[in-house]
Amino acid sequence: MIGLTTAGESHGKGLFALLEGIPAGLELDLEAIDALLAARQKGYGRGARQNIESDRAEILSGVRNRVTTGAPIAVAVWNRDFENWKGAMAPEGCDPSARSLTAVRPGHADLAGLAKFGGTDARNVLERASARETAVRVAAGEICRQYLAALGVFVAGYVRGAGEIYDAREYSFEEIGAGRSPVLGMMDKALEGKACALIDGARAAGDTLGGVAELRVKGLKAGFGSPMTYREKLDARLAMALMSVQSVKGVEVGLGFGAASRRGSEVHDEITKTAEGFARKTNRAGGIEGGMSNGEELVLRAAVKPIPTLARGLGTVDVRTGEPARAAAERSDVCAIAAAEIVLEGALCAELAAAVSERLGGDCMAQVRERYEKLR
Ligand code: EPS
Repeated sequence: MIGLTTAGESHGKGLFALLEGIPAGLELDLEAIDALLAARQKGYGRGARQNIESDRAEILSGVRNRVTTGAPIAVAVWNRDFENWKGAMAPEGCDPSARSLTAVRPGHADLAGLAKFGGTDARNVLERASARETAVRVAAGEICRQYLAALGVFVAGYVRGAGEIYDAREYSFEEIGAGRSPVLGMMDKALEGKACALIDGARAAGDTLGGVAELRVKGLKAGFGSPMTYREKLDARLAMALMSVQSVKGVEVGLGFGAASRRGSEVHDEITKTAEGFARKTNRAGGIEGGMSNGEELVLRAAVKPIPTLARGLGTVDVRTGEPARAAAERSDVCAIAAAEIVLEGALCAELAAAVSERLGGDCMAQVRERYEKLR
């Protein structure tokens, strides 16, 4: 069964993923992993840290000559910035007080983390809570995407908007694959221009912006996930995966919150008989009914809050002195929605691959493919 764990700190030596359960015989496109890592670093609204890093995935185990062996796959993404931080971060010995953070940032993990782990320096918890961790999730998620693609299951996504700019148009899976802009990940160039102008304004004001990403899955057959136990429900699992991405505050499947204010006749997808089997006239359910895939495209959206590190610093308290303070303003992105969308795809791929592997099992890809093809 496929399962993913990550480790690593934002300014530590690097980020690490342990990906278990990928069957033997999956030929990996390693260049695609690095291309995605590069794409995650770009996107309008990113901060100065991205000028330091140049992320690449180093596969340490589980792959020989670009083909998976069935063994656990270990992936490393090294932090270049560690050179500048080793005096405060080195596991072998350092001065932790050199980079303490006590003016805790509203919206970040700082204060809740101190309540949980103790002390007055939020450095340890923020280093792990940081969205830097997402680099290695993108790398491992891309391996999972390649596992899914080998079965004919494809994942795509785009940015619906940033701040109050929102693209309400619906796009087909094929349009998304071809039309996602590298600037902010949006589909509509005019709206993207407006969103970028909004980001410029937020930067000038020392403020930050969030956004909405939409994710789609095409080619997934019916019956993945299960209503038999609540933990197995596919929508519940995918929502957990998306909510686990830093700064995500809301997830929708299909109509999502929009379903609550409509009548049943405007929400449920009527069923028809076709030569191949059954079809639905619409896909308001977002491809999941009863916690199972129903054979339609999966449609999910995630709402990403504005980054909690503001250049102008929100009002807070210095936990060491107890005095009012301006929140610490480490270097920060102004808007990371373009990166978040890529990360969300990776998180989705990892969880979906896990759900698929739990149903199909299989030691080698030939066996997994055969089992998938046999499904209705
Ligand atoms: C982050 C703070 C910033 C971001 C970081 C996430 O890091 P730094 O303090 O080093 O400038 O750049 O994101 C990344 C490094 C990344 O690669 O996405 C945070 O506190 O969450």
